[in-house]
Amino acid sequence: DTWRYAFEEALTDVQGMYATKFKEEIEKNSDHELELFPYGTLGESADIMEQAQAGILQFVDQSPGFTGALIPEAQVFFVPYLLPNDPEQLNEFFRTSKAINEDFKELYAQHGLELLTMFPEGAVAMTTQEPVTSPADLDGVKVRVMTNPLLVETYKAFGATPTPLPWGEVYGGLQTNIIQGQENPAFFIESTKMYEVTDYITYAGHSNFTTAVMANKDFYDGLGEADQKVIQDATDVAFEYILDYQQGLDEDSIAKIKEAKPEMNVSVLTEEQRAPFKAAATQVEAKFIEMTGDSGKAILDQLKADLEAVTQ
Ligand code: 6CS
Repeated sequence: DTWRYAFEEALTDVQGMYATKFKEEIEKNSDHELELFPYGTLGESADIMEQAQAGILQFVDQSPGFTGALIPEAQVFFVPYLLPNDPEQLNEFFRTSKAINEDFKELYAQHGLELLTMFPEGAVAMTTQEPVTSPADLDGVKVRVMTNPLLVETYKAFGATPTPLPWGEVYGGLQTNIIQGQENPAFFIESTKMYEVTDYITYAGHSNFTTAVMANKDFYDGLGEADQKVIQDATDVAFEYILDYQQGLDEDSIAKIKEAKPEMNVSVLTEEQRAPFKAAATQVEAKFIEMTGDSGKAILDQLKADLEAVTQ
């Protein structure tokens, strides 16, 4: 039989590379086939999630940036400056985190989803029309964010005017000046040619793009042990593969952008410049707890404990 797996990016983007490796492993170790559906073939992120919940898709990759609407606790990844910038620490966190591998698994299960893995996709950069060195530079700037209430709070706290939009409206929105900025990892800014419609790339170090892969839970629970093991093993192999694949990807992507558009400005904010953005984190964290209550607080505390274990 054929299983169906949809994701939010192109086949050659990070989610597509993960899915391709996952497919390879499944097909090598079982009689099942996997059909991949890249971004655009079945709709937006919200559409593929609906299809996965309905069992039309067996697998889906949807980022917490969109899942926050369904599982409010998943917004925790948008508390700024929570995740470490160091790739080794970050990878180890995703590998070992109890919050991710146990607590979130339970929360996703409540929505009919078997959470298979979460992994990072790269340091998030803002792309804008004008330079950004402080929150004052974001005053009056409409910055597109994924459709997630906490990310709206983050950009409010950063001094901008946040505008939640599905991915499909971002390029056109920048072109027509409905929005003047957005945030994403470098590989995505490059592959989707967003550098064509913005002139400044700014790293404030505030987050790393996190994504999640899950299966329809009824489908998963209905499988035999052998098939479940094939899926778990494929998940683990693809996880290590995608971390490895991303070594140097940020730098390579920035180099490609510079080659395509030499006048593109790329800057990494200094510690001093980051300070006011970092100060905003406290207020965003408070909002997160206000939105999610005890359950959100518990996951945030667990996540912090998991982070401490890898950053010590
Ligand atoms: O900004 C977005 O909406 C998209 N960004 C990435 C890196 N992946 C998928 C998502 O839809």
